[in-house]
Amino acid sequence: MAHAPIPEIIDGLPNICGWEEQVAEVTSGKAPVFLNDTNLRLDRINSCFSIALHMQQPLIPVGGNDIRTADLISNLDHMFRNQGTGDNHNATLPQDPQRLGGKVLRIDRDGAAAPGNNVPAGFDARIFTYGHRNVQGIAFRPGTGQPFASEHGPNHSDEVTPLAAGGNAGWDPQNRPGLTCPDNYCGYAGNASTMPMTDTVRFPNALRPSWTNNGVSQGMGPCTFLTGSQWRDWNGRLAVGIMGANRLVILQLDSAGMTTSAVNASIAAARYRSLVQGPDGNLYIATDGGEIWHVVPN
Ligand SMILES: [Ca+2]
Repeated sequence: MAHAPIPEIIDGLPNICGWEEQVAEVTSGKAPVFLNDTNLRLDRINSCFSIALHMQQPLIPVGGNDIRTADLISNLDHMFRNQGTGDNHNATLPQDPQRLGGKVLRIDRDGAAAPGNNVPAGFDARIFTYGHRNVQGIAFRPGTGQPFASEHGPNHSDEVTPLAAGGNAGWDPQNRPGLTCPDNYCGYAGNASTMPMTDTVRFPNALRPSWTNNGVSQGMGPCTFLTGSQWRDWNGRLAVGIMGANRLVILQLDSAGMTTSAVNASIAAARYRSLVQGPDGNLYIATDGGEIWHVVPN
């Protein structure tokens, strides 16, 4: 299959869009596609930088003198070798006292630690809570100001969790006996008992979840509290978007923040990506479909 080269520069500007039909033609074909031979002297290049897809990835040739055949060190290289994995498998991160992955941070406008984060000695002072897996939303409860986090479970147990300064949310996917853990990452190797989202055996004082999506993982997304008398019974309840299940769940909480009831809102199905109550008291929803919905209670 022959394809005409696409110009690199048009009107003095890089040609970075507007060739969707040609791209679709190439990517829909089954035949291999080869670039033209380069006029660069590859045998004289010792190192190079390549821009692949839309992410900048340095490619460092190793293990050979010919750049065309040398092994490469790069994030893309790792991706190529580990296709099908959607997780970074960094098992030590959530409980690491210094690195910021798997944490909720609380900082001031200069990026410094806000006072009162109350983490244990040896922790980065910017950390507010740690031991998270994948927080997608944070909302503050009206009246108390307590933050609530919503996060993805692995193969089970999405979680909504009331947060407290210095708290451990209890996720620790490090290697453990009884599980077969590829890359020493146990995050997907067990179940709610053997690889819990909140490990109260390892961490007896872990922050307890308010709700676990009935023990299933469906891509829990954003959350926000509904406030105002226009919401009637739902005034003060927490709305949570469940992306994989295309539903919006309304949680009723007790004074400790534990869920006492969960109902699905009567609303069109979508992947709810962001939930914000506007100054008009109504709910604004951004969907993965590229729409903003203005939801008025009735
Ligand atoms: Ca947890």
